[in-house]
Amino acid sequence: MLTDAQIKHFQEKGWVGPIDIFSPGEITKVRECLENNHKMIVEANGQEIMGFYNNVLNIETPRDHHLFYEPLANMFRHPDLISRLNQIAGLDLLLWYTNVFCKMPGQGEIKWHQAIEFYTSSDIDFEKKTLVYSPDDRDPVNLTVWVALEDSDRENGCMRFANGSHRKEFEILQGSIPAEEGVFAGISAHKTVWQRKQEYSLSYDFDENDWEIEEVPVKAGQVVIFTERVMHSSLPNHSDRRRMAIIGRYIRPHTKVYPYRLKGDFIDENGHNIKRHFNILVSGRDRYEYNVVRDKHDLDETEVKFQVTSNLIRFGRVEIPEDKRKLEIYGLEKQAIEGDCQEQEINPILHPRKYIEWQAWNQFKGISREKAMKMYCELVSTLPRKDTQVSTANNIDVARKVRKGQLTVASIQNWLTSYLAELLEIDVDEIEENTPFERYGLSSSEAITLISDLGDWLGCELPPTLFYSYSTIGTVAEYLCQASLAKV
Ligand SMILES: O=C(O)CCC(=O)C(=O)O
Repeated sequence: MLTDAQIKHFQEKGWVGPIDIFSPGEITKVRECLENNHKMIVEANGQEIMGFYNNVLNIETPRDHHLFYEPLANMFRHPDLISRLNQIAGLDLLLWYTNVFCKMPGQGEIKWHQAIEFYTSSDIDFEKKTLVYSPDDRDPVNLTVWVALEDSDRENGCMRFANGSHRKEFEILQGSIPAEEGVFAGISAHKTVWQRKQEYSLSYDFDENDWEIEEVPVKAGQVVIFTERVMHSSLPNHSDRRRMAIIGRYIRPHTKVYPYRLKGDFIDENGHNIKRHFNILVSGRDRYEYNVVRDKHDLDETEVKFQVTSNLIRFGRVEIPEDKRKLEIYGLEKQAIEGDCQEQEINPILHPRKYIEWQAWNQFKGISREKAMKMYCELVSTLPRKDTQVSTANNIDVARKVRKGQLTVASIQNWLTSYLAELLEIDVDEIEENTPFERYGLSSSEAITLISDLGDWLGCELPPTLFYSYSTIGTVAEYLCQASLAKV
């Protein structure tokens, strides 16, 4: 339980911690879960991030992995944690949100912000709020629990709080700073839709010099609890150590979560289609029934197995053979996710590659999604597993070509641009060097074919996981030139 001194600290400063909650074993379970289900990605801005695929929301995101992974849900339902939250926010509590904040060495600060504003007004637009607090609630709650999965200190980017700032209202200065300098620019995994489109950023009428600022080093297993109104930020990671944390957010059941889902708008500020999002009642009762409340996701056993198997392909953990099985994997994945192919037969002379893919999908027409999932899992289970390390482009000829200027970043970019334009049947002007490949809607097998064709063109073997590590045309081209030169 929280002591009187801790409660007073929370009331006066807007946060309390570090508090010992999780044992080393509990922390290891969560960390291993995240480590086993990620891929390293180099973003267009050069930041290397841990990328996670959310198998319930069906999108790559650091958000809400507790919806799929039990160890994470258990962490945020832990009785020793919930009993403390009850002391602060009452008995009836819903967990509505979690987020992995993994700060890799070299990543930047997270700027000053409050949790309340991100969910009441900085949503996809100011009319569609993520959280709508009850009008009768004079003290709305969106309580954050920040859990250290690794030791966090001033060198690797610990949290900072402006003591007492929860008592003041801060004006939001919309668009007053460039999007690339936004609150979360320091950890690029956390961009919102607006930030990704470079359209929008927000800052606050807040000056840290006016406040008593407290840095809060935290050991793995300890937590910090803070209010939705306290101004907080985190320092850059200047160390060579990763700083992984995960947060959970809790509301009272009379707060509406994503109320606009009822009107058919399902995309939140992080770009998630939240039609499968749900809240977990961690204590007390929900007398209001405004929200979708469940203990567990609604995916059945077959779909869970399909998702777990798809992750093996996504994270590059299986060897995909260069034979008809590769097309079968493609076709079954399409059938499992989208059902029967509704596309007109493609002209094989004009678009041979598209025709092959069309055929690969169309051959499964009439097979139920469930059966396609089972066939997909069966097929993938016969493939050998492989080392996930990204190997470098190792053909010495490539390095020679780079040295001689026959192969440049620009020529690799041009090749990739033309290839993608042809594959997607769009104009080359529509392909952008900084847009992640997945945004073009490439399936995993299209990506793998692209990588092997690129390898053929370069004259070297490339890892099928290349795009998981380097996610845009620009970063792939840079990497290939640098990696091949580094080899000679
Ligand atoms: O973990 C961090 O570095 C920042 C966390 C944060 O800003 C938040 O929980 O709102």
